[in-house]
Amino acid sequence: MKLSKKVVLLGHFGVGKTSLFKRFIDNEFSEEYKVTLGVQIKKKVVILPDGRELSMIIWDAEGHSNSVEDTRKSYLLGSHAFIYVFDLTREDTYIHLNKDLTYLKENYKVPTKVLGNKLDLVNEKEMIAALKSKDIPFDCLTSAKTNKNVQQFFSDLSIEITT
Ligand SMILES: Nc1nc2c(ncn2[C@@H]2O[C@H](COP(=O)(O)OP(=O)(O)OP(=O)(O)O)[C@@H](O)[C@H]2O)c(=O)[nH]1
Ligand SMILES: [Mg+2]
Repeated sequence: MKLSKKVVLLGHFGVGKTSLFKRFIDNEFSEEYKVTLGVQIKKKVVILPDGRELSMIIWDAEGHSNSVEDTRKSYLLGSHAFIYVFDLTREDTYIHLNKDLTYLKENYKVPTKVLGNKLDLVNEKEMIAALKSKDIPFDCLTSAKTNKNVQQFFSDLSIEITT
């Protein structure tokens, strides 16, 4: 039986959703910012540790400017996991994170993984301390630019959604 899972990248404008998508799927990165309008969808086949093949169908959604509630419902429906991306250099992209996470949890019964992106632009230790002091939860800190933690994150996620 073919294993297939839908995963949606969510978050504010410009946090790096498309960059993470491109880094994971094609191992490419561009400094140029091209706003996503609507959604782009691509498939990546991942080999799980037990040898099974997983087709990850990744939806790279357009960013929101205020609340994740503004994201089109049709993007979120039928998803097996959400990846909520925020920008470590822009507090406005994570200040309402807990509210957004509560909204997703109450309306969709799937896990949400939280990624703080653009790790290459901040001091990791100081950033972790700052996020903790502001009560901002996160699962992973990444850099789409340097590829730090990106492959590992998707690999862990693929295991989590198939076990
Ligand atoms: N330094 C650095 N820049 C990054 C990183 N990830 C993305 N960027 C830059 O941030 C800008 C926005 O990246 P996108 O991937 O287009 O952001 P997005 O979340 O898809 O934006 P929307 O589609 O508008 O919602 C681009 O100029 C990227 O080059 C990163 O890890 N480090
Ligand atoms: Mg985008």
